[in-house]
Parts: sequence; C-alpha cells; structure tokens
Amino acid sequence: MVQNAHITLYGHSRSPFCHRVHLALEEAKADYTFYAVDIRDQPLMAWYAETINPVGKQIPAITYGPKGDPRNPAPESAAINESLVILEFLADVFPEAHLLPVDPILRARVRLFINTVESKLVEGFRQFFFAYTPGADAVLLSGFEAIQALLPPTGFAAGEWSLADIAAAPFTAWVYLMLEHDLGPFPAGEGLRLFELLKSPKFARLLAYIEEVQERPSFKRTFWGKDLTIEFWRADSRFQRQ
Ligand SMILES: N[C@@H](CCC(=O)N[C@@H](CS)C(=O)NCC(=O)O)C(=O)O
Repeated sequence: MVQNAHITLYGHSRSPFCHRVHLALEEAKADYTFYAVDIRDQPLMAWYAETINPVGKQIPAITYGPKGDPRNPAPESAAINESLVILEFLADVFPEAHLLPVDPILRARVRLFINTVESKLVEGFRQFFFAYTPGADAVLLSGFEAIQALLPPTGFAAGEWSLADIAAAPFTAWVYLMLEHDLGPFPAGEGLRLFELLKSPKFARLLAYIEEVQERPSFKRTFWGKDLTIEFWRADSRFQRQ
C-alpha cells in the first residue's frame, strides 16, 4: 500500500500517545495535516466524539481520505483510532519508511517491545504520575527493568529505528523530564530519588537508549520542548501535591 489519500492527525502536542503518531508521520515523510484537539475543550470534544472517534473521546485519531476541511471529513474517509493501531497502519501505508523491519524475527521483537512498553512502562507512567498511591514507584521501576531487559547492547530496540522506538520515545522522554524536575503528585523528593536510580549503573543501558532516541531528528522536530513541557505539567491540577 502507498499513500493514496490524505492523512489528518487529530491530536495534541501535549499527549504522548499523539506524539507517537506525529513521530511516525514525520519518519514516513507523510503528506498530513495536524488538527489540534484539546481534550479540555468540551464543545470540540463533543464534535470529535461524534465525527472522528465514535469509539470514545480519546486522542489521537487519524482520518485517511480526500484532502479537505478537517472539521468535515469526506464520508468515504476512514477514521482510525488507538495510537498503536495507527502506527501499524502507517507502517503498511509507508513500507519505504521501514517503520517495521523486513525480517519476521525482528518484527516480532518490535511487537514484543511495544507490548512491554504498553503493559509495563505506560502503566508505571500512569500509576506514578497520574494515579499515585504508595507502591507506584515499584511499578515504574519494574517498567524500566522490563524495557531495559529487551534492549540489545547498542542501538535501537530492534537494531534499526522502528515502531518500537516510536512507541516508547514520548514516554521515556517525559518520564526522564518529570523525574528530573520532581513533577507529579507523589511526595516531594520521590521523583528525584527515582531519577538518581535511573542514572545509576543499574540502568546505564536504558539511560543511553533514552538519550539516543531523543537525538533522532524526527523526535526533535515533533517534541514541543523541555521548558514548555515542564511549565505545562507544573500548572496541571493533576500534578499538585496535597
Ligand atoms: N490507548 C489510547 C490512549 C489514548 C489516551 O489516553 N489519550 C488521552 C490523551 S493523552 C485522552 O484522550 N484522554 C481523554 C480521555 O481519556 O477521555 C491510545 O493509545 O491511543
């Protein structure tokens, strides 16, 4: 399959799930439109849930169809949601971008890594930063361990850059920043304690990976910046300490 229709990404630069899709579109040099959807904007979300993502109100979603007004996608446009499903779709539409390796064993490695990112790292991220209860630190640390255990000695998750790295990158970058700045609802100092652990020899391979991923040009083009990220999360009500 090749791109024979226009892609519109409905998402937000502050969402790591949307960042995944944005990264893949940049890697694929896709012809796309980014339509900003802020989940705090209730009228916009009502329209979005009705028109773009009938499955729910979550971002991201993409439409694939004739180019036109993002507010009125053509009836024949396909709407696709769930960031990981969208990534697989983009790998199919842009085979020349090699978002998935050709070798079936490496493809399996990519998918195992993505499963682990989702079930361990994203879960640790959610529990530690968004639904903190004592013990959430252990969940996040076990996410670090699980990811690190799957990394080859050097390079990206499956050797060459792939969907595996795209699925992980927004989360590893955010976790790094938020721990470094002790940002979250956990007791003051907890984030810094985990940050020190992340920088300890135990996680040397993971840390090198996190840094390498952020050097990727597509990451630099799509990440909205450290300062803005920190400023945004400092002001977010979910991050205030009791
Ligand atoms: N499993 C979804 C998760 C997406 C998600 O949680 N998006 C957040 C923004 S970062 C959202 O839309 N939250 C609003 C809501 O859940 O109602 C995916 O991978 O696309």
